[in-house]
Amino acid sequence: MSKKIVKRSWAEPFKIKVVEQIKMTTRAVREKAIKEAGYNTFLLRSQDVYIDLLTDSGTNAMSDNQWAGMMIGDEAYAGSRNFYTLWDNVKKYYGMPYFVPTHQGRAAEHIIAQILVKPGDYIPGNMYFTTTRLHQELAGGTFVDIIIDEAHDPQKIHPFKGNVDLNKLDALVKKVGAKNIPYVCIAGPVNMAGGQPVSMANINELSVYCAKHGIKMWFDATRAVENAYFIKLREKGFADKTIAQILKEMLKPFDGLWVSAKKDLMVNIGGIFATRNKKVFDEARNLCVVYEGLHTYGGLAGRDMEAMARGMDEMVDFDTIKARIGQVEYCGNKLKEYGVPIVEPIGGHAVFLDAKKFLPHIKQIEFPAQALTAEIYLDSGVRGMERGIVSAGRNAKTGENNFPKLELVRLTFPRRVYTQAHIDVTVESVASVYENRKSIKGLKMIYEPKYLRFFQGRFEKLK
Ligand code: P70
Repeated sequence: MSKKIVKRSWAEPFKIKVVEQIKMTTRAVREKAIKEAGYNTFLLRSQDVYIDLLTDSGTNAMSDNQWAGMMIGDEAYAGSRNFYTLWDNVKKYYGMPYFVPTHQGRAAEHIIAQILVKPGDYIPGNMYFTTTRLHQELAGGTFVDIIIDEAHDPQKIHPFKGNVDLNKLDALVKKVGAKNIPYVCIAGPVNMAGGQPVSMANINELSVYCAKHGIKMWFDATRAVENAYFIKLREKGFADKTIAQILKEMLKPFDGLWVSAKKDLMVNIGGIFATRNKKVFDEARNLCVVYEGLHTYGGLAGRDMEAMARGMDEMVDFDTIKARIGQVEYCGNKLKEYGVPIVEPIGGHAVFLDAKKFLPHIKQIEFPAQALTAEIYLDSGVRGMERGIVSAGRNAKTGENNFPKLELVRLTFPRRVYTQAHIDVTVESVASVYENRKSIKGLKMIYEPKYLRFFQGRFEKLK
C-alpha cells in the first residue's frame, strides 16, 4: 500500500551556491581542546568545532545579492554612498529618521547608555542582556527586571513570555520616581528568556503607561523580525499583515532603538543606532567619532554597510524567517521526543536546554550549564553556549554571584547555514549526553575576568 499524504513538507526559500568545508574531530582531540579552553566553549578554536551553534551573531550566510553588494563598497572616509543607502533602509524598515552606524550592537548600547543614563538612575527592562546591562551599569545605572514571572519558568507555556509586567514597572516608578528612569529598555524577542517574544498589546499598554509618566522607551531590535513573526502567528489581528508592517507598528512607540546587525540582517558585522530624537542623535553622532569612527561609517567598511542594507531587504521576507524559526522548532521538537528538558515554547533563534532539570545533581554554583555545554562538545563537537550563572555575573554593588532562575545551554542557529541533517546529528548527540547525564560532574571556576566573565572565564572539572 502506498503511503498516505498527511501533510505538505516545506523547505528553505534558497539553495546552496558556495560551501565551506568543516572538520570532524575525534573524542581525543576534543578532550584536549576543551581542557585547553578551560571548559569554556568561547575559548575553543573554531577549527576544533564540527557544528557551531555557539551563536547566530555574525555567523550567517550572506546571499549572492549581498556578496554582489560587497563589490560596490564606497570606501571613502566621509560620505560613503553605501551609508546613505543604509540610512534610507533604516528609515524604511525601522521607521526612525535618524541613524548612526556602529561596528556592532554593544557599541550602540555604549553610546545610548552614555547619553541617557546618569549615576543613580534605574533602567527597567524585560530581562537583562549581558552587554546591555553592563553598559547601563558602567554609566552608573541599575538594571531592574520587569519581565512577567512566566519568563523565569522554563516549562511555563505562554505565547509572549517576553512581556513586561506593568505592576513591576509601576512598583519601581513609585519607589524611585519616574525622573530617575531615563528609559524603559525592551527587547523583542528576549534572548536570555529563550528567544521569547513580546506582544503588540503589551507594547501598546506599556506605551500608554510610559506616556502618562513621561518615561521614554528604547528597543533592542536585534532580532525584531522574529518578534514580528511571532506576533503575526500568535496575536489576533496580525495574520494578514506583512512582517515589514508589523515591525514598523511594533517600533512606533519607541524613542529610539539599537540593533546588532549581525543577526536579523544576515551579515557578519555591523550595528545600528537609530532614533526619532534629534538632540539624542546629535549627541550620538558626536560620540560616534570618539569611539567608532566618522558618523558615516561608524567602524564599518562601505561594503559592510551595503551588505547590511541588502540584508534588511531580505530580513523581512516571511518565508526566510519561517524557514529559520522552523529549523529551531524542528530541533526543539526532536529533543522533546527524547525527553530532553528544554525551554518552552521553543524560541526564535535557539533551543535552550534546561540544565537545572538535565543535571539536578549539580548545584548551581558548580555551573551545570557550563558543564553541560562542555559535555555536548566532547560528545560530538557541537558547540553551544552557557546561559546561566556564569553569564549572569555578579551584582554590581555587592560583588556577590547572581543566581538566575534560568540555568540554560543555548544551541543557536546561524541563518541559512546548517541543514536538517546537521540538526539530526545535534539532537542525537544531546540525547546521548542526556542518557549518560548521571556521570557528568560540575566545574570549578579558576579564572574570572572582571567584565562579562562568560567570554573568558576558565574552569576545571570537579573530581
Ligand atoms: C548572541 C550575541 C548579541 C546581542 C543580543 C542582544 C539581544 C545586544 C547584543 C550585542 C553575541 C553575544 C553577546 C554577549 C554574550 C554572548 C553572545 N548577542 N542585544 O550570541 O550585540 O554582539 O553585536 O555587540 O543578542 O546572542 P553585539
